[in-house]
Amino acid sequence: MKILLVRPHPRLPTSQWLQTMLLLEPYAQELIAGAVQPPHDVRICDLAVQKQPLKAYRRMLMEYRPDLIGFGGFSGQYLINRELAGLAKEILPGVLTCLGGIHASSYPTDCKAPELFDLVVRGDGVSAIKTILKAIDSGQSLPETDWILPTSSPNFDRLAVKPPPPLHPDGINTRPRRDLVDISKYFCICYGEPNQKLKTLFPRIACVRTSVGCPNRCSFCVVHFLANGKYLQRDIEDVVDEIASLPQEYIYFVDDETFINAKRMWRLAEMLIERGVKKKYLSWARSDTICRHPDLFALWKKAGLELVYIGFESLEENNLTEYNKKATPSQNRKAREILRNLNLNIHAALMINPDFAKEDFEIVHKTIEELSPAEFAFTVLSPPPGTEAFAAARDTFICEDPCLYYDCLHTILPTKLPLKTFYRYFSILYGLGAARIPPRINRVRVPVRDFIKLFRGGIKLGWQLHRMYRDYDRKHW
Ligand code: B12
Ligand code: SF4
Repeated sequence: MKILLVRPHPRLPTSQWLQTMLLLEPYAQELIAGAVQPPHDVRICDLAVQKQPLKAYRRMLMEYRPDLIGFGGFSGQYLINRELAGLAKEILPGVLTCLGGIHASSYPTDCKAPELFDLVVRGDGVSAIKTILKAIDSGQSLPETDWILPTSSPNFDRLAVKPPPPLHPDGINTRPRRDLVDISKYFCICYGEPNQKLKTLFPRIACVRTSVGCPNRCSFCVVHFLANGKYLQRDIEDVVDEIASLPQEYIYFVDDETFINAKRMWRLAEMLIERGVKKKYLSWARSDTICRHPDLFALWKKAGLELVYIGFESLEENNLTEYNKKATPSQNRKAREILRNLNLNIHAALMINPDFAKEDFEIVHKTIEELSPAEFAFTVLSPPPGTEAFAAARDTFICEDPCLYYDCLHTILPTKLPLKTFYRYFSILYGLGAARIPPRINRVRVPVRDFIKLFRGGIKLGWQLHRMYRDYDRKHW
């Protein structure tokens, strides 16, 4: 059987922009491909790297003529996945199509489209592909469980509303098939250390997953809904072997939350140092974890940690309580100080509530001052598709299909300020943040072409955000 795994291109201009600054490998597709054994054949079609994605996709369909196509992606990409599946059914009428990934996992009822997708998969695609191929190989009908849902089944609606299935350990113990993609296409943005001269701001990068899930329950996040508070951890010997085998210098940990188990992360850093693995790492970490284990981050600095993504969300107690962040403003401040003292760069994620008035935006201006230098990202509080919070907010959504706008930059809830004003203030935040990124403050020297790319990218994003209100019906402006 010939299997094609498709990563769709981004649909929303904001996600297209993000991709010019940071583009990671199609790790989910590589992992799923890692589970496909001969005589089956597998290929990956990464449309995110294509200048003309639809043309490239058509050509792939005509030349490879797959028997099974797997689509995956974010909620904001669901519409594109529908288009791609429609094209596949038109060109290859007998093809079996399967939709997985974050949107299918969290909101399967939204994905019931039997004319486009034969199967909807919730959760780990590695276990799913193994189960599907086993059924096909033994001549059985397609599996039907609470995580592999045939869309034509009369049981679909009943199974799709069940709570998400438990995490499957297969996905975490599989090695990705990086040989199926052109690894030279994937890069991140990294800022170096004070006074350093960088060869590039956009080095090549690989993804590595060391865990899945998260025991925390932040109100805006879908992870605890999907993982039900569970945290699966991969054998660290295997993580070290994988990292040591990679040609890329930079590694992005695509865990939901990497530093939950401090003892394990301590051992992982020690093992990387003992083995002489010289890489640079980017990872998410919570501020309370950093405050509890400053020595762990000092050790990771030695192991090569370079950029830490922190969901600070806010420096205001009331906001952190509302988001159920379980971290305090003083922990946020302390975590920033610990990382700065270690010369670690910070990506500061701050949450903007649609309820914000002008004064709240002004408070965020002060927060930017306090947390700088950092790479700042501001997201608009939006209930994740498929969750109870999303269902509860249904009557208030200001866009017809909120999932299509789910990039955490488009609000899906009504704003207190008129939309036009809200986005004017929102785009100002990005402008203020851009003036406080680490290379400027740290006096890092970067190649002129990279600086121009960054500068032009910043102007483009600012303009997109400023005009974002136009994506909504005029009555909301
Ligand atoms: C790393 C990461 C990124 C990376 C990209 C990762 C990548 N490889 O391309 C970057 C930083 C670029 C990114 C960007 C964004 N992200 Co992000 N990201 C994450 C994070 C931290 C980990 C995701 C990951 O790679 N996991 C590892 C892979 C292997 O897991 P996976 O993709 O889920 O795949 C497994 C299953 O889903 C399934 N599967 C996947 N595909 C398929 C296909 C088939 C056929 C099958 C059967 C199964 C299957 O099997 C896989 C293996 O087990 C998560 C979670 C978190 N804690 O925040 C958020 C998360 C996925 N991101 C999110 C969002 C909102 C975004 C942005 C929109 C944010 C923004 N404001 O710009 C953008 C969108 C970019 C785009 N292209 O459209 C949301 C998605 C919510 C949603 N419903 O869509 C999450 C869940 C964050 C959250 N807490 O809400 N992100
Ligand atoms: S700590 Fe991160 S992954 Fe865990 S629930 Fe909160 S936002 Fe989600």
